[in-house]
Amino acid sequence: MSRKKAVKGKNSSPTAGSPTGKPKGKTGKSTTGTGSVVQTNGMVHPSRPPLSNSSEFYDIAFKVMLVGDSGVGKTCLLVRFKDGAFLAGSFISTVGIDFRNKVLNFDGVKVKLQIWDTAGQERFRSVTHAYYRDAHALLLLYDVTNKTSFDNIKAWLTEIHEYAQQDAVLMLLGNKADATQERVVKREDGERLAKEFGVPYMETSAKSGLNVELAFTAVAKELKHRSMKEPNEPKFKLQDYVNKEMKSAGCAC
Ligand SMILES: Nc1nc2c(ncn2[C@@H]2O[C@H](COP(=O)(O)OP(=O)(O)OP(=O)(O)O)[C@@H](O)[C@H]2O)c(=O)[nH]1
Ligand SMILES: [Mg+2]
Repeated sequence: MSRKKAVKGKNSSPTAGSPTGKPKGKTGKSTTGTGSVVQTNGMVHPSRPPLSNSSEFYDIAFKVMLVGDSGVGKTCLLVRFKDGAFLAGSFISTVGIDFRNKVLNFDGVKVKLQIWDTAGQERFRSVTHAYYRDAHALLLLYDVTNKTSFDNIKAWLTEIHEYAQQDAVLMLLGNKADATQERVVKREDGERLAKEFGVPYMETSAKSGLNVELAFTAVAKELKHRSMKEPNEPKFKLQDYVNKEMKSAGCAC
């Protein structure tokens, strides 16, 4: 299935957001792969780079958004995925919104993910709302050591349903699974909530790296499948894929 979306904003290119509208092997001139926010008069105005704005070769491109309460580990999850490192030490809360690019290769098809790391703090909510419509996928995080972040998931889902595209891929992640001593949200509770809302789910750890690659890979595969699927090809089942991959990795999580 081809997903065509108009990406709004003055920096958008005509092909941005349209995976199939992108010439194969195109390479752009600009960015380092790290986005930034511009602050004027105390207001945060994030730059909105087009999907095609990249120095890397790719075939199709998608926007993925990380959302969830402040402190759940969105930035750490992205840094772990992009750089394979964990941001230990003092917690630096994201201001406004930021992005990083990563290109994955599935059977010779280069899939570029432009991953938007949003600020979980309430005061930036109106800024992040503007980005939901462009997102092809959303990773919604809570922190297994923070009950409030789990309780807020329903409110986040309401927000997603209000602002995001109806067919956007959505996955719920219970992060900080490494913190066994501090855990207050059981895995079964996460599973139950995900089931209630019909959303794929798994636990992750930006610290240990548990399932981080898998979370992004699963979403990228789903998006690629939708965009390149042959008419008779069966649907990609994200939760089944994730379960299978976790099983084959011998994951007891
Ligand atoms: N134990 C553990 N700590 C983590 C993990 N992920 C993040 N943290 C810690 O949690 C704190 C918050 O992480 P961030 O990634 O900055 O949180 P965030 O969701 O981006 O927060 P905002 O930018 O305010 O929305 C930091 O002190 C991290 O070191 C994890 O998987 N395990
Ligand atoms: Mg952050």
